[in-house]
Amino acid sequence: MKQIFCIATFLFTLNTAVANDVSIENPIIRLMPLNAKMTAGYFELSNKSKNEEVLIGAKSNSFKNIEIHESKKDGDVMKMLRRNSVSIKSKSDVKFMPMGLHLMLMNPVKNIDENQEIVITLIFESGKNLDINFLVKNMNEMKIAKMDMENDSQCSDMDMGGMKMGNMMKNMSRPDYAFPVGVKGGKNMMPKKIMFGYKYGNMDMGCCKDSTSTVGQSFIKGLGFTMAPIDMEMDMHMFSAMYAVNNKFTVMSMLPYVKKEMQMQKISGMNTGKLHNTSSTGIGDLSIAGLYKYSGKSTIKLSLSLPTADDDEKDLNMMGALKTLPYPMQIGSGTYDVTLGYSYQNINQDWSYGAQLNFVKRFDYNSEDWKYGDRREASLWVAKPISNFFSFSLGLDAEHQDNIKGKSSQRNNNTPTWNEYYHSHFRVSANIGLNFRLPKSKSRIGLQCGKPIYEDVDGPQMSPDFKCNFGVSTMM
Ligand SMILES: [Cu+2]
Repeated sequence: MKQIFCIATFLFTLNTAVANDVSIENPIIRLMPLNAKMTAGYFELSNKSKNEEVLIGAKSNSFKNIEIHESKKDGDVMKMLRRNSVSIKSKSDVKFMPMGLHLMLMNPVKNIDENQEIVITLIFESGKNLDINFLVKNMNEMKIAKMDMENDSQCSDMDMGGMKMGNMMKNMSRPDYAFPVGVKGGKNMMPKKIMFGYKYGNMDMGCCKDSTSTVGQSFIKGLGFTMAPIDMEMDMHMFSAMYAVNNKFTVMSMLPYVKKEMQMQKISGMNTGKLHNTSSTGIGDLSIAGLYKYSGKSTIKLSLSLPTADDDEKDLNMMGALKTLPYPMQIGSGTYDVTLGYSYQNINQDWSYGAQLNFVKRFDYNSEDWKYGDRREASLWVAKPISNFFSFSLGLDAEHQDNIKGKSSQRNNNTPTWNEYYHSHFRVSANIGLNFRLPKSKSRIGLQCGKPIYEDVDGPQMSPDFKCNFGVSTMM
């Protein structure tokens, strides 16, 4: 009997600390995503004594810094104010809870796991120090006092620019927080974070389209060409690095490695029917970009593409002579190109949607006296998490590309790919994608594939059969 009593007492003291006249109940720490720099501690404090008690601070070996905060509503925005002390009148209780008083636990010494116990010492003006065992809880799963995460706003200001951090942290751990991998945007990150990414893109194109219809070799021959493209495949390996300078501004750089292969066929004259393959490979144009967080949901991007790649790729022609390859086979634009981008994402409780716009403007002409046309792109998507780690997306892309401006001195009239007026197109593609967030890490994997569903082109020009993107990224 005595033993049972002892166990009962022991269990009781796990959640309740009684020190003379002050008792603490339900001490919990909110579980935060891995590597989060802040979290909050909650408890109920009762002062049973005849004197007022004043809490003046807290300390712990597990956090570099602890402050007493109070969240207050200022209009529509929740603000956190630092409190130097909290007084608890005689025979009264004070609750430290979400959207109210809390211990702001900053810079954890190491990662915190669910159900871990962490000792925090509460310091009182009277000289009393209470060592309290706090339990780390995933508060999303707790239904106490209707702690609605949607409205919760622990840490709403500080360096977060008015963002609802509790909510944001939850969103950041969602698999659909990352854009579908084929979307070219990019978003701001937590300050001082670095992200490395690798993306592989593959596009397979067939021949050919004109206006909204498919055209064959007889059409191309009828225009006087002697060669027709049959198939083109593009592989792109894109390496990227991002660094968040502060909570508003992120810098980014991207360098692609590109491989293009084209199969052509002789369609008239000597050697009719003969196939010929050409290819070009190399480091593409380096781009550097700045991302500016316009609001919690939208980002503006300005990027500059530098002509680091070769714009005069050559390969052997059918006669065995080394010749400059047509426009679509070049690796770089040879021009300084500026892209203005805008992205928007809204994350709801169990789904999300987003949009991304890009305007590509090309300045000047390259050393070969031509430039690719300007380009406008739009992407729309909806995404739904199917677990904590996987999300599924459906999207539409639209691209509007202008014709080539200027003329290469190396051009010929044998093939439509060398004709400057057969490059403009408007194309809408449908995409399907999967995002995966690796458990217990800051890494993500994405896969997205798409296919054109509407095309209106100045042709004959090649058109994609499908395109796929695969990407991995990791944050540190
Ligand atoms: Cu706080």
